[in-house]
Amino acid sequence: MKKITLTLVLTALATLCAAQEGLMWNRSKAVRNDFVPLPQSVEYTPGEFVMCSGMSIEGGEPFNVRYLREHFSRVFDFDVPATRMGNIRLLRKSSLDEEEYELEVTPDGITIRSSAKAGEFHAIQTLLQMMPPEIYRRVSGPDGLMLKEYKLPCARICDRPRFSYRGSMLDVSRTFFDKEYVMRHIDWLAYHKINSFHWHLADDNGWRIEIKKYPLLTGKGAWRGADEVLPPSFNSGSGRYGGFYTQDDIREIVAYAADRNITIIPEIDLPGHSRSVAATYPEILCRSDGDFLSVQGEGKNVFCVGKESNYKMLDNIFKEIAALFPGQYIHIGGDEVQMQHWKNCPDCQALMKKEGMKDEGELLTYFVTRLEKILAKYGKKLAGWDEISSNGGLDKTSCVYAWRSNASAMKAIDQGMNVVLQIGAYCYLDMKYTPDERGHNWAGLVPMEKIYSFDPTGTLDLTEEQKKLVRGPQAGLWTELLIFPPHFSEYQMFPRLCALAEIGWSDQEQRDYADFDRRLCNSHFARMYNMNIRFRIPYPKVDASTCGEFTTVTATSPYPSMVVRYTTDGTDPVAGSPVASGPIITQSPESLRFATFYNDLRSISARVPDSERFLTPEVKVTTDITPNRNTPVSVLEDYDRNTYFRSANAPEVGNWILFEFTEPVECNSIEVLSNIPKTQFWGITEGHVEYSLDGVSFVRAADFDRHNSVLMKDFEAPVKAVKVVVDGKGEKKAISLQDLKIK
Ligand code: TNX
Repeated sequence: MKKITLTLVLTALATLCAAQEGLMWNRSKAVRNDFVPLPQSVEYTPGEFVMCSGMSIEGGEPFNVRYLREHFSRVFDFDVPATRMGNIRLLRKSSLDEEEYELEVTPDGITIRSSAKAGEFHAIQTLLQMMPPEIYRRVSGPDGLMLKEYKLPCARICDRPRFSYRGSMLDVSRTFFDKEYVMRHIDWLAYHKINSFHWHLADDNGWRIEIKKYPLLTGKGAWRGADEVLPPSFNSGSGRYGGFYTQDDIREIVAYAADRNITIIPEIDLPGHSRSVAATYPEILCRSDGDFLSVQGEGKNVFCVGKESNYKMLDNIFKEIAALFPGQYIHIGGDEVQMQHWKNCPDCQALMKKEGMKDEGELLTYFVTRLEKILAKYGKKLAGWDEISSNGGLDKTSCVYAWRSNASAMKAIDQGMNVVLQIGAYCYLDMKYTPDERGHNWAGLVPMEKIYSFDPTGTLDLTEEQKKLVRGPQAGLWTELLIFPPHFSEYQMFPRLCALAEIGWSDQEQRDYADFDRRLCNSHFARMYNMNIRFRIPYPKVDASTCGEFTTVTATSPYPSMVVRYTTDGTDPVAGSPVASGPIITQSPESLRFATFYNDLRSISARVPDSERFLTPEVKVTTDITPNRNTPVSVLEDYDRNTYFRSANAPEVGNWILFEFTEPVECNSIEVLSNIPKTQFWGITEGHVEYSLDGVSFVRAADFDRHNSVLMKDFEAPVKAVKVVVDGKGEKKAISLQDLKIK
């Protein structure tokens, strides 16, 4: 008998809600207090300034004026020229700090006061947030808003940052982002008053900055693939994957960032995380022959600290890097060094003996202090991950980037080192928002509330003197899981970066999550949408209650400005799917899917909790692959979705895993999933699935794609066996497989 699903809504109501979804911005409300980050003080005064043709800009830094005019051109149908006397006045007030500003709107015009270009730029950002969100759309003329006038409420805003350092880190090694993307990224940071861009330019999986003296660093070390010196990794596929920035690109990006008040801190991750260097210049490695893997499973990725030639090479490299970046700091990594290489190396051991060191940890300190001296020669200070301060002994001008824990931050602070806090549990934007979303989870989940709860000085127990050592917070986007799906970097960054921006800028007493969330909903989503950021949309909350054969399901939108759409056939909802504006009564709750929509942005799909039912026919699983410890292939027989098979080594072409059912299974579909459940590691990138009706002859069904799953349907008869076959070496380390999903 056919099962039924009824939707208890009036069609008219559904249409109404759909219409409201497009509601971008409520003009009467949005201008009031919807700033992100929140300024120190905002006081609204009576009246308004009518922005209209004839207004002009007086004073100001040339770039700031150009920037403001360009943004105005996106919303007004008239030009706003720069003149000697204008009603938008950009004035100097020397008593203010560099990033501080005052912004005053009166019926006569707008006055911005600052002591420097930075403060003036921030004031402009605040002003942009008082304008319609279309001011962020990169169009002008007839494609823009073409307003004839706009009424700005009178207000007086006094503002300055809580921390002098407000950072964001982007790993361009694991996933490569081109120059244009990096510039857009910098724009997004600037809109949020972030002033430091930590650019993770070199890691195991790719070297991304041109060094004239060592052309192979990018000639070879920037590329992964079956025929490259670096193997494919993180689903980059067997084709050529990678890229790099020329020195001209770097200069262009540095200047672009400087205009927007952003200092770039380049990072070359040393002495570990250096597979991309070693793949082209193997002479940097120790003379030991052990195959010791780093925590991320990389071998041969550590510089030998006992070879004098390595310091010469690094000196040459940093000479070029120092000339490209005007900022004070260069970041040298220092994290996760596999020290076994040094333990087994005669050169490293000889150095330890000569210097009277007690362990390899001191070799790391030795390496870092040598780099401090090299950088000092080129007028730069050193920055590094918190491991660099594990043994003390560093120059007090160096800066420690704490990432592992509050304790590792304290350890550096106790030595009198200054710190930037990018603590994993709060600041890692590569962590999942929720268990069902894509991402890492080794530092826990990082939902919005978690990052917003971070207080850089409050979460540590600090004296007043020690507080001064905290330069500020930083968000970190590691990119192992970002090669796909498209725009996932934006999903992971936003809106979490908005929270980090507020933590860095606004005082702790101003912290109020509900208010922050309201500001996002009322105005900031619309701003980000116009910035062309594909930010994360939370999925709807789905509740269900069952009575007899019928289940009543309600899906709630996370925000009033977003709508929930649904399907009844198990497919992901699309923009044209009906709106779920009332309870749905169904006999097939397992087939319902819900997603939140904001214009064309959508959330992941949500299901009715506990409604998925799979068949669990008795099955015997065999393979010719050696399993990893604790993950034998027999775990695929229990239909426990938390256990999975993982191989000990890279698979060989032709390797197979065979599922044989005791009795042929009558079913609608069988889904074969690679990867470890809920993380995206060890997927079969090159392989396919076959099925058999008689257990003897097999039919090739489909290939694994990057999502590492294959869905087979429409079987001619009950299925006797399923076989997974490896067609390529893929990423070479291991493969994993989950229990079959049979329906
Ligand atoms: C740890 S944070 C790392 C990175 C990874 C990250 C993944 C740090 C200094 N090292 O190499 O990308 O975890 O979350």
